[in-house]
Amino acid sequence: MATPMENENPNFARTATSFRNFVSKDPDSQFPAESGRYHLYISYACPWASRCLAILKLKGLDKAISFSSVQPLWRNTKENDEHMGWVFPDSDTEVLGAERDHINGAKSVRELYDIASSNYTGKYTVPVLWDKKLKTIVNNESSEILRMFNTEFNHVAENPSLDLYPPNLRAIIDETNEWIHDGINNGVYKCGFATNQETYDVEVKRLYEALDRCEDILRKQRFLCGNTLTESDIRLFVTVIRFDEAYAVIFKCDKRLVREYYHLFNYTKDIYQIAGMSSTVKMDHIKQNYYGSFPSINPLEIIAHGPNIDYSLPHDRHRFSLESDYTRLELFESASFVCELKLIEIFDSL
Ligand SMILES: N[C@@H](CCC(=O)N[C@@H](CS)C(=O)NCC(=O)O)C(=O)O
Repeated sequence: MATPMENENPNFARTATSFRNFVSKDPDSQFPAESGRYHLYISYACPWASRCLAILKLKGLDKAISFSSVQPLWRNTKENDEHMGWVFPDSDTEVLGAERDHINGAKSVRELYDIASSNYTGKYTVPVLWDKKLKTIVNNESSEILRMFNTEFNHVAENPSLDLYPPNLRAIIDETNEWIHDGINNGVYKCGFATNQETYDVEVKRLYEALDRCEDILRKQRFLCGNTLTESDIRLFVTVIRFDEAYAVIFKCDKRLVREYYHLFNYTKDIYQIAGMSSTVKMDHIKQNYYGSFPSINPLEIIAHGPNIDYSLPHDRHRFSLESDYTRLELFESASFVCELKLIEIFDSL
């Protein structure tokens, strides 16, 4: 069961994830990658769950793996019990984007864990990858769900050739994931839940060193590990897309906003505009959850108004050469951007 994880900040310790089985393309495995068999439970508010949904969308697995979101506000998960957590709405129309649990009829994510294990004592987290056939949780660790979606379902994926963890980039992806996780993905939480000034100061410093490092990398190349989109980009994206709208205020990450980083901001728009990605971002769920579910840091649950950034506005990232099998349209756009730059150079020299 869940054990405390090593963490330098004792005020914010994550717990290890408990269900760690793997779906495999091997048809004889315990959890074979069959179309229609698995369901991904998410919250649109949660970055860890959203990164799984993002890979599901990018790989074109919508028809093979069903998914649904809980409602954004934490509620009591059981009568006469203090525990607050993810719950499903009572109807499909009550909360836009959230659905009743059509698979198990559960009222809360906690109930799913109870169905899967009678002696579970850990947290009731999303994402949950559910096996409809064996009626159990396969895995609740997003970093592993990402990998399964990337490689194991290719025979039923609409975009099987997309590899977000290609063998030639694995070393750099692993290294990048590590500092992005510590400094940024988890870093914002460590700032937000710091309970004294010293801890907060240390965590903010670490966060901004990592963001500055991203800006330096993205000045020179389109994505974190080169000019190919990888898993590391999706892992960074889910945090930077929430940054200005939620973390800057609720977690006191206001030293510099993402939209004040020229390259990082353009990069965020670039990724948001990849087909399928914008559907994984529901800012109303994000804001309601972060401002409304953590009474220790926002007891009055008032939701900050701004800044309502439009991530669909143009960006400048097409100027980088593309190594990946991106669409012809993108190649064309990138070529026309280079032409524009050449024309500007010519006019400037006249
Ligand atoms: N290790 C997990 C962490 C997931 C996680 O922390 N999810 C949060 C939401 S953002 C959650 O469900 N928390 C519920 C709780 O703490 O009770 C993963 O990456 O999959």
